[in-house]
Amino acid sequence: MWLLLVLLPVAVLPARGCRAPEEAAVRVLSARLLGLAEEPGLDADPGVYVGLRLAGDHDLHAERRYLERLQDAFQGRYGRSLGSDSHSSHGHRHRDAKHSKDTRAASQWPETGRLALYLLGLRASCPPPDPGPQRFLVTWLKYYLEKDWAGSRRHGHPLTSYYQYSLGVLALCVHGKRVREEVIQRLLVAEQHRRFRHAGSSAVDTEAVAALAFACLEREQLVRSRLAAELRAAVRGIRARFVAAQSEDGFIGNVFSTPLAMQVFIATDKCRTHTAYGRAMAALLQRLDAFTSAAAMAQALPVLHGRSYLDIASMQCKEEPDTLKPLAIEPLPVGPGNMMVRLVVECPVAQCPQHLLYDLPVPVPTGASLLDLLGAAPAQGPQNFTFETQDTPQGPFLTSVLGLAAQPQERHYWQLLGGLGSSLQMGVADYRPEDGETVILRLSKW
Ligand code: B12
Repeated sequence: MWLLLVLLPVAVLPARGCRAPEEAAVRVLSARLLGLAEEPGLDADPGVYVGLRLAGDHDLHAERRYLERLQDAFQGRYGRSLGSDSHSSHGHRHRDAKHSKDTRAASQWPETGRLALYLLGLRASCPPPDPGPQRFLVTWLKYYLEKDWAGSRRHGHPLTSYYQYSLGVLALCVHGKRVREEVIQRLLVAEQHRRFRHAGSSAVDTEAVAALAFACLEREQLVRSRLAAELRAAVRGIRARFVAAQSEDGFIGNVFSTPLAMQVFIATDKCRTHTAYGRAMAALLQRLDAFTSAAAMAQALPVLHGRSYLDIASMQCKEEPDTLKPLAIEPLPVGPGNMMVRLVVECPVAQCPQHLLYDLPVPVPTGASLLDLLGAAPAQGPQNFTFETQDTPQGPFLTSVLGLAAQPQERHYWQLLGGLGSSLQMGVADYRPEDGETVILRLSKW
């Protein structure tokens, strides 16, 4: 009986391979992502473009417009050599604002992940062979990988994260670019020592992207045979851990890391043979409604079409169905009726004035989001409840509470937790607390 239950979801996968069987639901997700991509006011995000390109249906005109927006944002900044950047930032005293922003790139925090996703997106658009501007992008990305690593030598982790570092290695590989063996070794050693996990989250997302980078390097034969064997062993190990970690309901990590984990099975040609893949696909199809932010949708779409980021390396962009129409997302209903949620703010790090900063019940309409709740939180004593968010492709990211801004350089962030202390799996805009629940905002280190 137990065996039957385990095998049942696999049965819903048709013989045609690694794609999702429910085409209508998948098309709706594509259409929703396109709708979000066209929303005015949101910055273009390279991850969203990659998701649109790896889907089955397209609106080629809208995708071209989106790529132009990305090019506006990236080419100005990275479309010139590193040398010319530092030269101009020292050489000219009077610069316009945009130029000044562009030329600050070299001295700023590395943008490893965004630049990597942009390079992946660019290759997924099948550009005419014009190595000029792309060469600069590749040089910038190699520079960021080094800059990221300088942080690692000092703090024991890349300045951005292993997730972004892995994306960087992956993007260079998809472009067929060799990197110094040491750059790959750093990631391999981190993986072998299980350094990807950080407080408040599982390591699955990062392990998956690192495995994709390793699989790519091996497939594209960009490393010597001894290193290739080590990378192959690392990918095998990660895949085995994913199988072991798969929950009874089919997810690997959580619902949002499952698509990235599934890409590893596709990239290593194991999606047809491993039952874990079929179970994960069945589980994912049950929870497509959880994918509400553009970034999350863009991460889910490739696997629903049986594709991984490695497929970008061989994309031809021919005979793509130009049939997709954007779909707006209906806002979820709020109310009628009210509920009460307890809001707690904790500040357990050294910079805090005291540990418990806020603890009050907040009345809000039933179905309100955590963001609505923060907006409705009353003053405690003389102090008003204040908070700030920053827009990201995942939605609004909580950056500051009661005047205390989390310092990203110190790896501090405002963590969202349930009353029992478990980390929430959604951001402030998506999480909808229930009546009587407690939500904790805690300044944490990751
Ligand atoms: C690294 C990481 C973090 C780091 C980011 C800091 C840093 N310097 O890298 C830290 C630890 C701070 C973090 C925090 C959180 N994260 Co996080 N994070 C990731 C991870 C592993 C990689 C993100 C990344 O670098 N992408 C590449 C860059 C190029 O893309 P980007 O869009 O520019 O990335 C930035 C934003 O995404 C932002 N960010 C990171 N996480 C989250 C979560 C939310 C909800 C928002 C709005 C923004 C955001 O920080 C990134 C780096 O600047 C992803 C995994 C994934 N599958 O995407 C999870 C992921 C995005 N996080 C997730 C979650 C749930 C959270 C938290 C809500 C956890 C919590 N309970 O507190 C908090 C956010 C709370 C808040 N203050 O609003 C979920 C989002 C799920 C969803 N519903 O969409 C993911 C998908 C993990 C998962 N599998 O569940 N995260």
